[in-house]
Amino acid sequence: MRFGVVLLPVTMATLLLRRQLGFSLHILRSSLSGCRHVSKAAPQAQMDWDYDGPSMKTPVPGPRSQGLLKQLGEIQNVDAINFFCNYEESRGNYLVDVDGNRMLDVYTQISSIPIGYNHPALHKLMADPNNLSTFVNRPALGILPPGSFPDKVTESLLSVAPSGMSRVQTMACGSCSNENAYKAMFIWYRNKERGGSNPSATEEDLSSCMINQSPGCPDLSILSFMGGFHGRTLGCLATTHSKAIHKLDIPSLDWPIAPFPRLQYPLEEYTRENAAEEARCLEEVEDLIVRWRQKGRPVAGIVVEPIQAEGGDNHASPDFFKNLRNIARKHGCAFHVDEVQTGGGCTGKFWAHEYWGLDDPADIVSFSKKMLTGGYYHKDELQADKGYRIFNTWMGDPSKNLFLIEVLNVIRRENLLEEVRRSGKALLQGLYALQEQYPSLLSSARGQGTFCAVDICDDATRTKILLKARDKGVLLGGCGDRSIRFRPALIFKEYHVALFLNIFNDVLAQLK
Ligand code: PSZ
Repeated sequence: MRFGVVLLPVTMATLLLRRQLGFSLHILRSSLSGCRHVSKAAPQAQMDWDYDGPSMKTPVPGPRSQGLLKQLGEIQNVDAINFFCNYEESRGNYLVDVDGNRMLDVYTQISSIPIGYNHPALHKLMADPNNLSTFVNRPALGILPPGSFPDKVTESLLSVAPSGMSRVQTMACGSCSNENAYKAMFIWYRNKERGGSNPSATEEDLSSCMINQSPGCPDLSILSFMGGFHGRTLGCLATTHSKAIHKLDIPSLDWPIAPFPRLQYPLEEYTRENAAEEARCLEEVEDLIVRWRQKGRPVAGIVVEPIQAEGGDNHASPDFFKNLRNIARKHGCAFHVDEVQTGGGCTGKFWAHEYWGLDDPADIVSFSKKMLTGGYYHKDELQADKGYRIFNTWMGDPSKNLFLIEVLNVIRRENLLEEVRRSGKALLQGLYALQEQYPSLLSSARGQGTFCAVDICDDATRTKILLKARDKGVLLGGCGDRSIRFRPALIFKEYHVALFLNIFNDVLAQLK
């Protein structure tokens, strides 16, 4: 099976642009042979700064990477490092390593590169002298923000605010965003309990909190889901249940953990079975909320990913989330949707929760990764009642907001959400075809937009596939016990899908 690729020649204007930016690019002139599935080329002006395909010179990690591993190993633990990168030479969908290997990146720094490497629009932003001071001077945003900050937040984050939310708190990373979102939910809950919009804490509250005791440090909880991932800081880790290695040896909190639906794929073929599974999980959620209240540790908030990512790309239906949202409302719990991995367009909508079709989808939506800055949107009532209650030194980074404005411009100008839906459809169709061809290796292909995954027969085979794909110049990631996930940038076009599927097919053929 071949998945064909067709590209167009380069225009003069884009050649000029390349020269200005000093790019040395390889131009694709030929197409792969034996077309079974032919993709339409992207408008050339959008993508000709991309490379034409993978190019492998050494095994990975190559000799230079190995030397650097040894050097850094003297300073830090390097067990998780795959190889060292040459970010100067990386372009578009291709990551180049220090040994000159050029790989099609279908994993994008754990799903965090929105519009590819070295996008010309971002270089242009960096080159503008008006932006220099924003890059050079990193402020303590919570106390001394730049004058341009309100405008820049409005132009960037607020322009894509989820339905019903006009407030946003910036933060640094995903964990930091969730950690502070949890605090906002607890503060909101306690103020609700005290009554009134400006309730004051008692002397006893103030003294007991200093020694980690109630009532100042109340026995409240956050309900999370088995298989969920919300970060590795202490509070977030109590709600993370994807892998034991993340949690081992770290003290945690006795908070309720509900089962997340384990659905059968393709979803359309198992609607009855999947609905029963979702109903079972929702019943358990309600039961846990009641039990934890009886235990004297009420659930202040529920946190959930629209698609459980680290936990294995586990999907649930819009109905599941609608019901979950209603359960939260019924029991007075805040509803926190963690879009750190799903947000920013990769599912084919800007936010994955848009697929639920709700006007009031959440009380809090956290983000990071493709949004470049971390943070969370929230309902008005989830705003902490005093300054310094939700606070840290940086509270984000204004330069990331500048980049985000440009990323959003590119997404709009190049219609990237539509492109993601198109590429995602081609990717999922291709995965369906491959799973039919290799039923002993692949199963349960699933996805929304290009946020796709497929199960592999076992973990050892998954590792083999990931390594063989890398040897052939394709970077992929694992998730869950035995899944491979696809997390390309938003500029991953249909012809990249075809290129990828052909290489993936070759890898699978070698294993069959
Ligand atoms: O192994 C790790 O620590 C990984 S691998 C992928 C992630 C973390 N994702 C981060 C993440 C996420 O996917 C969701 C849904 N919520 C929160 C986080 C935490 O974000 P960071 O890593 O920025 O703290």
